[in-house]
Amino acid sequence: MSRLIVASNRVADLDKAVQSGGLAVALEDALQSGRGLWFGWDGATVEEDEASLGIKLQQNNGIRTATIPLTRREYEEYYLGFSNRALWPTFHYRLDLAVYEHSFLEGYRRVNQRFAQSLAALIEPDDLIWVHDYHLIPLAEELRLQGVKEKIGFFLHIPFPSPDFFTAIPEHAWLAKSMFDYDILGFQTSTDAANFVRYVVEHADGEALSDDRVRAFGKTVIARAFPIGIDPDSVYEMAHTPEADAHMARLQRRSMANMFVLGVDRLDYTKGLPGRMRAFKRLLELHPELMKRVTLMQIAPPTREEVEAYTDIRQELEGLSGSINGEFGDFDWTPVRYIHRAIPRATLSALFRASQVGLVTPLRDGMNLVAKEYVASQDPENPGVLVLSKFAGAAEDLQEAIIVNPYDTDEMADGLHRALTMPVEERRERYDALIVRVRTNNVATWRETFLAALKAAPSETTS
Ligand code: GDG
Repeated sequence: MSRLIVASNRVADLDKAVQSGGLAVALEDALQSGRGLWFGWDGATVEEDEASLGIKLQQNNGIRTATIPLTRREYEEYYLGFSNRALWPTFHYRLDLAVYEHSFLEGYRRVNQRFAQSLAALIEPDDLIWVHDYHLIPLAEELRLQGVKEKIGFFLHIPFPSPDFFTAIPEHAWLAKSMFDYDILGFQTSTDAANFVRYVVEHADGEALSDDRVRAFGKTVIARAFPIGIDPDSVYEMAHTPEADAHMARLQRRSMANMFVLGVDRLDYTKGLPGRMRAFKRLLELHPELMKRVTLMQIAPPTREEVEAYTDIRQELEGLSGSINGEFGDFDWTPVRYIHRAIPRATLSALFRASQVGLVTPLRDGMNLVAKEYVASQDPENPGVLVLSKFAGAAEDLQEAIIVNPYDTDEMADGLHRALTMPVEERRERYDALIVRVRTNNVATWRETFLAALKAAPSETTS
């Protein structure tokens, strides 16, 4: 049986993995059952001359990990620089925030090279290698240069933009060419896969073949959508424990408002948080009868605080929530509760269940797992309503949500009003349809279909 090797920028802290969710949970089963290995950065930064750049092998919760640190300079150029100041904004259609510096690109290349050198030494014949996300796009190319012949798949967790945006990256042709060293490229949605194919055809003199294959640069790769999901059973269970019941009761006792609109997002400019607050303000202006009856609860844990754009969004949000509370709040009611820190998973689950509306309005999002977690946490007899941006990858699947345009404040306010006043029959109908989709496209399906496709990929795709 072939082993699974997962490569991602960060290797999760596996002691906390089940608590924090995400990729760790998604891959845990596959890594444990397949004698796998998880390779990536350990999260530490060290001095250039430190000898501690060696690889660290560990075993945690039955999973073997191999990690390496980054130097401070690599962290700045590869991680903060090319990954998060160039690729992240570009792939999320924010060219206004993108910074392309030559040194960033060089750092990005060097780290991918160093990752490949460390990883190649650990690969055994017939291993399946699964590379994750935008930090490591050229990893396959570097691994091939190290002589790795095994199958390598790539999954992009964020959107793949339309060619107009992708071509804004100064070295876009190099980046695209490097993607042809994979055997299979996985995208979140069919739109992302189609954007990639369009780039290849229009800008790389390539050709779209049958069965999701694309040919360019003398190589063929499969480009296909594999929508990521969650584990709906464990999400439901976590929202229905005695602890969650106690959280809910406490929340309701302490609050004058009896309805909650919930937002949960890393504090990122892609998540549409200012627009969401403006829509909530518009809701209160248009429907004063909702005053003191509804509260917007926004959980927004900090992230990437060393990138300026993230400090700007933080200030904007603090200003907005403060001004809404100042204008509309009263001694016994705070319209917006804004929490700028991570909260424990169990509390989060209780909040998902306790809120009448899940408000998920990113300006762009690869998938958005919060949307799926919100649906999976609901009580089937009395479910809350999901209000979802049409620019979240999840909207391709979750059509029975109230779909809104996150750039249109009035439409969002109207969507919120519909959600808050929706009769229980309609809420149930929508929930029944949504939960089937969340169950069908779950995380196990995502993992298994990707790995099956990688195993089945014809080996000539690497030739
Ligand atoms: C990237 C793509 C794609 C959030 N706050 C807290 C907390 N969370 C959890 C959520 C959810 C996860 O973090 C966030 O996942 P998302 O999918 O919503 O967004 P990104 O972090 O941007 O993830 C995205 C994803 O990769 C997977 O492919 O869907 O499009 O951008 O699970 O619940 N968890 C806890 N406390 C918090 O305060 N415990």
